[in-house]
Amino acid sequence: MRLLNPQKLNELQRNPNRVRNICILAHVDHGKTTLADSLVATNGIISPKMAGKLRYMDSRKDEQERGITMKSSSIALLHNKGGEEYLVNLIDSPGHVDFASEVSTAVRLCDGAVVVVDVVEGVCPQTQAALKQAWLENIRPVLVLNKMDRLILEMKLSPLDAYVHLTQILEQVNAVMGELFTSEVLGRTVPEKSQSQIDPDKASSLLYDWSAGLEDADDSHLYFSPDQGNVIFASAVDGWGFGIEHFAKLYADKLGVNEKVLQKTLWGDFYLHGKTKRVMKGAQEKAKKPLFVQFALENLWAVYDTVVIRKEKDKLQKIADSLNIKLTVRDMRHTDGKVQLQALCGQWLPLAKTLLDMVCTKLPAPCEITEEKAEKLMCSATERFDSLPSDTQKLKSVFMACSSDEDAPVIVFISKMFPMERRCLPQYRSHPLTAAEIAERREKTRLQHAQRLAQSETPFSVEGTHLLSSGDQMKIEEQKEQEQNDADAFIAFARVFSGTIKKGQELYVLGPKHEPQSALEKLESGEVINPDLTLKDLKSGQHITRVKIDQLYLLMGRELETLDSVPAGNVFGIGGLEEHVLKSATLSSTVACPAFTELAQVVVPIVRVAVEPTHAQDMAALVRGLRLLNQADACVQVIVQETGEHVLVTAGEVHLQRCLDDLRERYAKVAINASEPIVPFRETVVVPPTVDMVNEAIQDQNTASKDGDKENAGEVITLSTSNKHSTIKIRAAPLPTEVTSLLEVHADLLKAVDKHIHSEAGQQNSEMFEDSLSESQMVLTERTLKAIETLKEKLKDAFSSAGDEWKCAESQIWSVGPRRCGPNILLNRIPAYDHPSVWQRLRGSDRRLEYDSSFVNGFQLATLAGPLCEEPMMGVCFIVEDWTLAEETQLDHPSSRSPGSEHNDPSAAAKPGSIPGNLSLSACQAPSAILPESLLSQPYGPFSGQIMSAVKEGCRKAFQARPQRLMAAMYSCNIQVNAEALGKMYAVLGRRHGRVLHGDMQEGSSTFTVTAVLPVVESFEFAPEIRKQTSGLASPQLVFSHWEVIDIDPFWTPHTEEEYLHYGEKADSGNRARRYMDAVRRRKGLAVQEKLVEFAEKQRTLSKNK
Ligand SMILES: Nc1nc2c(ncn2[C@@H]2O[C@H](COP(=O)(O)OP(=O)(O)OP(=O)(O)O)[C@@H](O)[C@H]2O)c(=O)[nH]1
Ligand SMILES: [Mg+2]
Repeated sequence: MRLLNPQKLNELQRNPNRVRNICILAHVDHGKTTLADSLVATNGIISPKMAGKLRYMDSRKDEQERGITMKSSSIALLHNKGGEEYLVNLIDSPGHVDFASEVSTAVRLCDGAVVVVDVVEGVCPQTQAALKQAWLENIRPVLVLNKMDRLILEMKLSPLDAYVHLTQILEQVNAVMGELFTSEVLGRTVPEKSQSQIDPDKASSLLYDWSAGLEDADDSHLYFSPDQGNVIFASAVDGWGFGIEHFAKLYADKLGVNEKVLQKTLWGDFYLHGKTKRVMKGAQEKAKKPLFVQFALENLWAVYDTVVIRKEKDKLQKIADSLNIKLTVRDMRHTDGKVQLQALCGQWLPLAKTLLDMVCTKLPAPCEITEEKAEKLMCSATERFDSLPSDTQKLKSVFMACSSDEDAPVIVFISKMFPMERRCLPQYRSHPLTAAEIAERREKTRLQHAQRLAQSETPFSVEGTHLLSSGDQMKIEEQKEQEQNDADAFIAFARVFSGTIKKGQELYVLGPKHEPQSALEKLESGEVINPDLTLKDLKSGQHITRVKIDQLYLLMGRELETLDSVPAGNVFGIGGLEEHVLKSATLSSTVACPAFTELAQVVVPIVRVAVEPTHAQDMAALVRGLRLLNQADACVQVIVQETGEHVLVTAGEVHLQRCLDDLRERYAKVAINASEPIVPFRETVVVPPTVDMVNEAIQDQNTASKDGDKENAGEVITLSTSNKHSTIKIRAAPLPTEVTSLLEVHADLLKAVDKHIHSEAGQQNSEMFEDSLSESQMVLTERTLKAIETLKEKLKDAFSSAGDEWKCAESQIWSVGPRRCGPNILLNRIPAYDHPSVWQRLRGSDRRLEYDSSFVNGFQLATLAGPLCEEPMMGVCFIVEDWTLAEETQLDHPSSRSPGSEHNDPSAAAKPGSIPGNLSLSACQAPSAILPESLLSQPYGPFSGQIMSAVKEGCRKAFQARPQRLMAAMYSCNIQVNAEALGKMYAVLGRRHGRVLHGDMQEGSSTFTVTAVLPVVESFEFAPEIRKQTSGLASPQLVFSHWEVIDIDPFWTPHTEEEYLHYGEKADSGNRARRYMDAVRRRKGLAVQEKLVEFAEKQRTLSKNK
């Protein structure tokens, strides 16, 4: 029977001290869902016998089939801890890296996390990621060391070896926690709050905590240790689990030792002195059994040995009696030892009770939200909390109060929208009809019947059409209703942080980009938010709609229950927000409430496919389906390209498969063709290689030209604008790798710099610069400003260590691109052009400054699509050697141009396709104050546009003048593989151009953990192939890691004799880079140099000879 009834629920929800919002986090397959089963079984939702087999939280069909969780879902559970009742909102999350964004959505709504670690596999990449996410969101974790049974049955360790193994695993987990803590402490060299809230004494005590280290009592929340009561040893599949307090309690009486002493010594290097019966230190040194081995593990091993391995039934009864456990006759008779074991251990060491007790004591209640967390939720890390409007700052206390009073402002965060079949919603579920409903139905049927009769009497009408009787109409209506019931409803996955949300209440829906400052100003100026507006009516700059709350739900795993109101501190669902929320949003009764900070995105969506309906008439359904999919999945991106192609961007292969299945079966319900996965590349230039493809040193003409070109700097390209008024000299060079990676890592910072320093307002009006600079310093946190300084320092170091050529380069950075935050640099080496670097604002009276933004835009366009295959550039530096403007530029003098010049102008002819686009772009950006009207009507278009296309063309040519290379996205891949399968795994990796970085043997087992890198483009079907090759012994996890240069010239043809010998005349076998490049070009409809028919005569001769 279900324990949770509406009345009790209501009572518990109102008392935030008795609520716990927790999620289960772990690496894939470490047993989260199995563990959740045990907890769900305690509430009578599933039978305890089925716990661990059912995987109740995996409600999707494909989740059950593939055995992995793909979404996070919540269930409300009741727990009675020593007479006190608690409401536990438990969220099960996926462990597969492709669904990492689902973990972010879960973690945001929780106060605590249960981190599960498989004791055989140990800490895996996703365990680290989970711990990091918990850390970043300031939620407290507890640890479950799961799959203990594998130590006994699979690895066949002795209790002592198992103990040593467990200590190592625990050390691994604590090492991750320590690392997180250190990086945080180091990152906080200037404690942010020290200026505003915390006095210096307190700040130093923060650091003191750290130096105090492990022994300090305050660190208890940081490290996991069984004696602190935050670690449980468990086997989720067998349904048992214990913390050391269980055995401490048990043996305190038996041994006559104080329970508290036992609690402290049961884990660690302590043993029991045989004669004195006293607990002593130094078990290892004296070769004694640690207490944990003697009292906990040996007992457990004995039970497994008797029940599962030797199957001694008579002894089973004895054990049960000694433990005071009653086994049913059915269990006793069962032939499967595992069933008996589960029955026995389930009562002896009940997993769910132990875990929920720990959750209720060790994890914080919603009302214990810390000041730090509240600030983090309200304000992004790069901005200062005190830069928020004062009304908004006041809300911090509201967060911390977690009050559900009538007058408390309502603040609700929606972390995702998830689909639910409409007919599964409680309001559509069948329920016993009331008398009134029965009467109504009877009346309806009677009417229908009467109409049908009347119809059959009317003579046949020629028109026929108006004969569509009301009976038919009813049928149509019914059909419509049916269709609607089949369609999915979207439920918002939400948590109330303050106030009480009620049915019928009107609230503001604040989009993720909402800013309280501007919204408050708008409201003050008398603007009202039209309650009829929905998401699609919003114009740019508008982020607020209003909604009347219609449906509130209690989330119960696969089911929902309706609620009338939800008080602060609870996780719940909201229906009917499809039109108002895309993926996440904040609901509030006041617009002063800021949009919650963005969820941390841990995976980079990298795999894209183009989709189209199999039958063209289904296009509308596909578009609708894509919209729904986009709403339902936090990680997926749907892009409509200029070509009209619909592109899906997903995190990985498994995620892609799920998205396509969903689209076909759920959202679009039409047949779809998906293209081959599209993998992005980057384009770059390199220093001229010194060896050729067969590793012979390159001599002759190359080296000669290198000597001539003294800096080895690539050709300087000189280009003029179409009207010859401006000339640009530019060359390309590969950036030092360190600089590229600095730019890549700090993309967010560069974006912030761009946003606040080069804001559009600033560019339009040079007088405003000074003011807004100080303003931006107000907005950016100390920490961000400091980070900018550090980045500058680091860039300086990186440049200076890269050689004389890069001297002072950091102060010459004109712009970074593409999108003003990318890994390419535009360097200003123009003599006497005093342009401040990217870190400062434009200032000065140089005429060229007026066209500065066009110049930069040209560079942005060039870096966005390189000449190899129109993919973005990476690690390229464009050095502008000179830029001149002719005097007459400002004169409105069309006659000063020679009429025929367009024909012999190289830049106008070079890329005709791209110019119109540029012009339209520049037309809106051109500083119209400087450009006389008539210039716009000149044959070459606005001057700023000409500069832009000249720069773009110049960059492309300079790029082409260097040795060009493609860069491939690389996955880092972590494979756990058995020793026997190691060779086969290497073969698979080798075939796919992967590289093994290192392989470690796991202690005490024959499993290797191999870390390798693998090009994303070669990764498709990798997981299934490796599983097949190694008979399922290896299971890889692929995560995007970095970009790597493919060291083959895509345009390479054999030159030397050795090369001919090695690669043949055509050399079409070896050139991987060319293959990739041509594939991309073909996909994009660009020209591909390829001969389809070679030696046609020969073919003819062949056939003649036959
Ligand atoms: N031997 C053993 N197997 C277990 C235990 N717990 C779970 N398993 C098995 O491990 C496999 C994965 O379990 P799940 O609960 O689906 O793992 P999960 O962590 O939810 O996986 P994802 O949700 O896909 O990340 C299943 O086959 C379980 O039967 C355990 O304590 N002992
Ligand atoms: Mg799972």
